[in-house]
Amino acid sequence: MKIPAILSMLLFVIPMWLTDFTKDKLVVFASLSYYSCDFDGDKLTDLAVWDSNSNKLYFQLTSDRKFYEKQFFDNNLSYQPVFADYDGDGKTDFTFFQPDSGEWVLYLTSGVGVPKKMFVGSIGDLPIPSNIDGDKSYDVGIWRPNAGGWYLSNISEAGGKVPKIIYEGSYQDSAFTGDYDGDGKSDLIVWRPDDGVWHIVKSTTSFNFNQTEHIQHGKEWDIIVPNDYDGDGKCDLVLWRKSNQTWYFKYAKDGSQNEIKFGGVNDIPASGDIDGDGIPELITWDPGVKKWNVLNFKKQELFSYQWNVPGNCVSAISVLQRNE
Ligand SMILES: [Ca+2]
Ligand SMILES: [Ca+2]
Ligand SMILES: [Ca+2]
Ligand SMILES: [Ca+2]
Repeated sequence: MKIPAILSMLLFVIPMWLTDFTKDKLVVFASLSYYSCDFDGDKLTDLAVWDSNSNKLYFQLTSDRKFYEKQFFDNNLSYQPVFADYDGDGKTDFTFFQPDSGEWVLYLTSGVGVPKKMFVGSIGDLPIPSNIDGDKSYDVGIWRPNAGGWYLSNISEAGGKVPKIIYEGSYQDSAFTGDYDGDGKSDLIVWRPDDGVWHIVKSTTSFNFNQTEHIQHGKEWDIIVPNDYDGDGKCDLVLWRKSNQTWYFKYAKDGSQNEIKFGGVNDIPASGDIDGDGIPELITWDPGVKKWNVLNFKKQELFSYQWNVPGNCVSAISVLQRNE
């Protein structure tokens, strides 16, 4: 009899689906540290964690080695960090997205302390910095999962910024922008967990969907951690697999691959240049024991830093796409 076997399989499968849909625990699926986190502009990554319960940022600057604690919002709404350099002065701007209203709040380092506010996106949208025109600064933008659409900003012929809509991706994808072809302009990239395929709509094809590049790399439940890990100006396709704590690299320059085992099973992966040689280090944050782990894989050096912060803090890298 085959039926009991099928029934037991169903019983086994159903609870997994339920955990997936209840979204009652933190599931990170995209850790976008590619846009860098350098508040003081010395080209060294400043580590930071965000407490979404209190809307507080805890960070350490590399220029003075001091720790800072900064309260951003007094209301009970929850905000997500979308850190990048939006005014082009080389310093990362404290920027936040309110997911229920689509409000962006930008504390530009070139500004006078008064935040710039705007509404781009609405409920269900994912905030993603992009630079599709290749100037010095990132622009605010969103990816709308249920429409598979990007709502971006571009330079018009007159020189001003104009909205641009490009369709790419489907509902379950992890989406981000990164310069994969190395022309200085963001390419639009989605990674599909079902089959592990990255779909890349490139700036060098004028975002022509018919010339999308498709690359299989990774499998379901991996977390994407894209960055330029060899310093050639091209964003490499990289994933971290929680089950074996292994980083899987696929380099943009020639498609070659590499693997590095690093991090703990409860960690959240990230990347950032800690020593200033232009190559990002592998970084993980353990929210349970509140500890950073850093691997400089070029120098084969390992560091860890314990922080005295509230227990529910998560790494405040540019964008952490997640379900809770
Ligand atoms: Ca810094
Ligand atoms: Ca800035
Ligand atoms: Ca590009
Ligand atoms: Ca480095």
